[in-house]
Formats: sequence, structure tokens, C-alpha cells
Amino acid sequence: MAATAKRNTGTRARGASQGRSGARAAKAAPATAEFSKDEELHAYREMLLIRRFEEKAGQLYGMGLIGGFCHLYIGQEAVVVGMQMAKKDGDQMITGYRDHGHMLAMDLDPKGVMAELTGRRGGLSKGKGGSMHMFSKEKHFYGGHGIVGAQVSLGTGLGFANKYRENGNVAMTFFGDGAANQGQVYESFNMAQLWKLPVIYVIENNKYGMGTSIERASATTDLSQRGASFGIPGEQVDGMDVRAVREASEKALEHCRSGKGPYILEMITYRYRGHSMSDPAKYRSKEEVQKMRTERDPIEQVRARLLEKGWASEDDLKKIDKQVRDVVNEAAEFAQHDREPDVSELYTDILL
Ligand SMILES: Cc1ncc(C[n+]2csc(CCOP(=O)(O)OP(=O)(O)O)c2C)c(N)n1
Ligand SMILES: [Mg+2]
Repeated sequence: MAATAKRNTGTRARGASQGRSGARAAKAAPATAEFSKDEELHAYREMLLIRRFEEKAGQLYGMGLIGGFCHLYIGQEAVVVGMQMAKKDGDQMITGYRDHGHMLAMDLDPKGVMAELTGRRGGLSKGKGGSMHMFSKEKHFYGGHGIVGAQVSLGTGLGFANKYRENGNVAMTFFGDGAANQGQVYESFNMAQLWKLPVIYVIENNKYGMGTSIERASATTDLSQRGASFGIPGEQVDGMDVRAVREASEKALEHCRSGKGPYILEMITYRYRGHSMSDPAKYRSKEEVQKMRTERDPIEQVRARLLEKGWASEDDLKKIDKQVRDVVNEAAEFAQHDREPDVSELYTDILL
């Protein structure tokens, strides 16, 4: 398919002579499936909600209102929104600590997410979990995990449950380029392919694991091929183009749902902000970040298409921005004024 750069036949393994991931991203062909007007507007609104939410979270963190870790998703919005547009109700998502975007895409209440960041009782984990630990069984979102790679085994377990229950759902299991070198990832791949579990392994390759570039950390950098020795098919996808993400996701979901087992989608993406709020970002140049922002921004791409096709005017887009800002401001207000958990909550919801 044109949305992807390469496809794994399941029997091929590539050597060390691969290009740099940035170069590969640039080579990814454009999406073949255009979006309708409604789809473009939906993608625009959803990605903007994540971006504005994260900007606000960054501000609250700077004001000292958010304690602990806080990893922002800015730049990567097209990945989760494209997958959201492809999934069916009942499909699950599970991810690591860079999780606010996934929560919003899975329709978790922005107020509950923001209040969790500020540690308030109205937070989705009653203010006791924080940025990395929120869940909603009802919305099929399974966290929120701070241990790099841990969610890969858990996501495989979700896939096992789906198969056992014959419910037709797929477990979308997200992890980073850094996590792709974790041992449990490969134990999971083996089981998932052996038992033909409905799991999409979504590798969000944003080029860095904390301050280490993928080229410095990984012996092979084409992560879509990491399932080759297990016979798991995989593709690289332009993760900055929401249309390419949806297209590849639809195909992967269909593969899983039809009983063929797991699938790997390597989303070539980029995070604009530091690894976490405490990252001085000395490992990459400002020019590198600026280039991605100006040339590849996922939201700007949709915005440009909407304007070019006459599907929205500048004024229409400003109105959407205002609506989104209102939702985010309301969440931030709540998160600042809701009460902190009662002291009696110290001993509830914990394993002793
Ligand atoms: C088992 C484990 N080892 C190390 C860490 C520290 N750590 C947190 S994030 C991270 C980098 C992971 O990078 P990547 O998987 O690329 O995800 P990204 O942050 O880029 O989204 C590391 C090493 C951890 N949390 N858990
Ligand atoms: Mg990374």
C-alpha cells in the first residue's frame, strides 16, 4: 500500500545498512485514501484537543501545580487520532507514560485527566495515580504504565482475553523506539504469533528514548521488521500524516480481526518537547525540531488541506480552536479548584 514505505513478508531480515529513521520518514509515500470533509474536521478537532491539552498541562507543570513526571505528546497527535478513526468500539488501547493523548482519543473526560495530573479527588485515579497511571475499563483504556515495555506483555494479555472470549476486539498496544529493545517485547511477539492473538504492536518511533537517538541505541533501526523472526508482518507508516495512519491501521485491524494474529505498525513520528518536563534537550538541535514543526506538523497538514479545498475558512478554524480551548480551560479550572483526596484515601485502592 502506498501509505507505507516497506512491508515485511515475514521471512526477510534486514542487516545493519539501513538509513537513518528521519530519512526513511521522508521517503514514506503519501496516503492513498483521501479524507472526506467530515473526517478532516474530526481529525483536526481531535488532534487540536490533544495539542491544547498538552500545552495547558505544560503550563500547569511550570506553575508547580503538577507534581511528579509529566511526558507530553505534542507532535505525535496523528498517531493516536488516526488509530482512533480506524478502530471499532470495544478495541482496547494500552500505552506507556506518554499517555494523555491516548486517553483523550479514547474519550476519557479531559477534566478527569487534568485533575489527575494535579492530584485532585476528581481525577480519574482519584488523584492518587498521576500522569502515568490512569485507566478506564468502560472506555477500553488500560493505562498508563511507567515501566518501559511493561505494557507490551499486558497488551498481549488483552489480546489473549479477546481471543479466549471470541469478542472480535483488537488490543492496540503502543510503545516507543526505546522500549522496542526490551526483552519482554520479544517474549510477547512469540506468544502472540504462536497463538494468533489479535494485537497490533504500535511502535511510536519518535527517534529518541529519553536523550538517546535510535541510531545510538539500536543495532537495527527498521523497527517494523522486529517481528520478522516470529513471522509477524510489519510496516513503516508516516506517523505525521493522519490519513496514512488510519489507512495502515484499518489494514492491520482487519488482519488481526480475521484471525491471522498480530501485526506491527512502526509509526515514524517526532516529539517536539523534551522527553519529560525536566528534559534540557541538549541531545538535538533547535533546527531539527523547528524543521519538523514547520514542514511536517500533523495538525498544520490537515489545516492546509481544509483551507485549500474550501472546506473551512480561517474563521471556521478559529471557532474550532476556541471551542477546544474552552474545553481545555474548563478542565484546567476544575483541576486547580477541585479538592485534594481525603487523608483516609491513603489506604484505599492499594495492595498491602
Ligand atoms: C524498565 C525501565 N527502564 C528504564 C526506565 C527509564 N525510562 C523512562 S522513559 C525511557 C525511554 C523510553 O523511550 P521510548 O521507548 O522511545 O519512548 P518515548 O519516551 O520516546 O515515548 C527510559 C529509559 C523505565 N521507566 N523503565
Ligand atoms: Mg522514543
